[in-house]
Amino acid sequence: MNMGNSKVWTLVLLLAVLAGVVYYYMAGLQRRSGIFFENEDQSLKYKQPSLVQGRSDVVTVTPWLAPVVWEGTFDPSLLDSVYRLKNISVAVTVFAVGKYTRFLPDFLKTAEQHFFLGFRVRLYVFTDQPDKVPKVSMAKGRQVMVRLVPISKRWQEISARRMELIQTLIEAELQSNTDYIFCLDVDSKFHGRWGTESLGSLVAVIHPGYYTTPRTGLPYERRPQSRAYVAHGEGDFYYCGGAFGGILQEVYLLAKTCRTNFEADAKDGIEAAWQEESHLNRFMWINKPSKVLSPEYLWQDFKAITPEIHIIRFSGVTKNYADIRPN
Ligand code: UD2
Repeated sequence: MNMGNSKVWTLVLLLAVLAGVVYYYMAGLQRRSGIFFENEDQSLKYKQPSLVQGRSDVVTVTPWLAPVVWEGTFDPSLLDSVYRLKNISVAVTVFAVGKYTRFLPDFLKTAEQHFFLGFRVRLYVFTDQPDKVPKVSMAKGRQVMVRLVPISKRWQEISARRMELIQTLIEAELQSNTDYIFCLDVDSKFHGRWGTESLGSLVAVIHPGYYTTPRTGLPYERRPQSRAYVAHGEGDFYYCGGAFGGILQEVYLLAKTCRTNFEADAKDGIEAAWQEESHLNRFMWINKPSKVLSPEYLWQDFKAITPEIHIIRFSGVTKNYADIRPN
């Protein structure tokens, strides 16, 4: 080999090393920015979407074009891969005051089995008895946070005061570390997946007891003196007080509005038929939810399953009100 040839080979070698360094640097940049030029993520391999096949036994979009989420209308792995890139963080509020602490073990244990698996989750437990919050083993990135609240003599107040405490929690603690929040009843258990398909700006759950009831039969607050008033001939669906959520900004507005209206009603000596649930229904009628969750997302254990329910994801346990409420 003469000197001329060895210079050429050295140059080729250097260029090859340089090309390798540039390739790895670019690949790292793509990964960090979340931009993928190739389908490196195998979870993006999913069934082809169809425009002519799908659930036809239920309505899957509202008249204001919000999706209604039912089993069979979404691809969980596709949705998870979209939100995994965003590294989202979800907060949950749950209240266990007085005898309702007895529901915490099952609620927390089943949340860890079914709620946003693989995502960052903080469960805020509001209670008057922090020592009754069970220690539940949680996966990495998931934790239980306990907040002390006073007990009240009336269950109606405990239930309704949740709006004030959700408002304060968002103001004081969540703004810098949370993307989405869900507010749930504690006397419930998860039985199936509740995940990224439920995310939206403002999310409401249709009450399992009233999803086939004509408007006139929906238990809205019907007295015009109340700020929760919904007139006959008005309203969309009847939504649960036991599960709602969305982005912080929207849930903040919901909680603040319901709290303010509930307190103004109280000054006028009126309490809406179903406390904060009535105010929530009024709010959702005026500020339409951007995503609606079917009754799969809050069933009731005592209810017989109907043909359109293919899975129960979250369900209220059957309880003896006289035994557990303070009044
Ligand atoms: C419905 C709603 C509930 C609320 C209530 C208003 C559903 C499934 N439930 O349920 O969200 O709107 O009507 O009347 O939509 N709590 C305590 N300690 C108490 C009483 C209540 O911690 O002594 C908390 C607890 O988190 C409970 C929640 O308040 O899950 C709602 O109270 P409830 O379950 O007794 O209300 P209920 O069954 O009438």
